[in-house]
Amino acid sequence: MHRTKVRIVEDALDANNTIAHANRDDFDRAGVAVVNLMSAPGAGKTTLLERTLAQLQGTRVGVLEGDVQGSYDSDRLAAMHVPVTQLNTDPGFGGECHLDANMVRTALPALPLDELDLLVIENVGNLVCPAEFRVGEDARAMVCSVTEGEDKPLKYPLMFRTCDVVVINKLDLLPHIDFDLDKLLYNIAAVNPGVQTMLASARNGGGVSQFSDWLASVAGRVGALA
Ligand SMILES: Nc1nc2c(ncn2[C@@H]2O[C@H](COP(=O)(O)OP(=O)(O)O)[C@@H](O)[C@H]2O)c(=O)[nH]1
Ligand SMILES: [Mg+2]
Repeated sequence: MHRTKVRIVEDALDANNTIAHANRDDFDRAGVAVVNLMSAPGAGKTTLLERTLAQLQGTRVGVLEGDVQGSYDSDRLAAMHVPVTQLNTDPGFGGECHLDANMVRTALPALPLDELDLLVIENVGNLVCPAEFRVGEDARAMVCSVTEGEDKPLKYPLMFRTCDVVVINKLDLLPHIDFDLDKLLYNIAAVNPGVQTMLASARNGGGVSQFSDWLASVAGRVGALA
């Protein structure tokens, strides 16, 4: 039988990486650090950002808000008086479940990059595709909430493996659910040994300052190189 190997996925990712580098160059020129924030839908990205933005004094932050539809999250974050740009993946991009480098590139003209130290990109809620597409970020963070189960690092290893920090959120719910935090930490370490983990409750503010400090440190690191 004649077999032909089709490399569509690899080629698509190569093309994505080329555009991600172009984004990276633009971010570098503006001296802005970029964090790609990812999670399953509802893990608490926007709530964590609301809390964090209130604490990030001295760092000029902007948000690029990725959603399939609507501006629910960007409306919430605009109330924090930071520049927020909405990027919808439907219908123009066919309702994609992630942001890719080209989508981010289309949003760049709408972002006041020269006025920012840090751009946080809230990706579309999904534990698979967002991890596959670099968008030109300096660092990746993910939120994993305790209601998702301890097995998620084992089922979605790429997401956990490619992140620099994992924020374990909704700690306030621990007394009410059957969840083994040590098991989750063990599973995270199994797929990404040594990755930084943070325990938080975006609802009551616990542990949020650790994430704010991490964001400020990413901004400081990149700012020092600019
Ligand atoms: N109990 C609890 N609920 C939370 C926490 N963080 C977020 N939520 C709730 O979880 C839901 C989804 O949060 P959201 O920030 O929109 O998640 P996103 O889809 O990742 O941006 C909302 O109802 C939030 O109020 C938390 O730390 N504890
Ligand atoms: Mg959100």
